[in-house]
Amino acid sequence: MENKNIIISILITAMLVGGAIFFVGRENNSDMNVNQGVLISGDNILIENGRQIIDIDVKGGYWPRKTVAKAGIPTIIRFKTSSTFDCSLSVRLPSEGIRKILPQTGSSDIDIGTSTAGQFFGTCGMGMYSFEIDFN
Ligand SMILES: [Cu+2]
Repeated sequence: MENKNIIISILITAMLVGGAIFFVGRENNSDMNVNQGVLISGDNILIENGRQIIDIDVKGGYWPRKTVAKAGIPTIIRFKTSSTFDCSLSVRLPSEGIRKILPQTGSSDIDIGTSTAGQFFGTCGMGMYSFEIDFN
């Protein structure tokens, strides 16, 4: 009985530490990109047949959280999920009046038309996770 309790508390501790490392790792990644002044411009952007495709990874939020993109060209935001089970699956683009439930694994395109200069925001359905695209 005593041993069983010890094993259970070790397992719970391992899960908590693992979860913390997962989240801290993600935080550091996005901070690093911002600190380097790169703002990830282009890393997640593909220009294809005159269209700008912006990749956003969806899992426990939206990554990268900030993208610098080009204004004035037809733009598609491509959301990529991979065993995503959190509320970031419910994505909202308030300025477009778009709300979409993404598949748990897959790729979903949302056409936002020709981008205009300025900041563009997206959030999860509850407004708890967000991302930003700066078009200029
Ligand atoms: Cu949420």
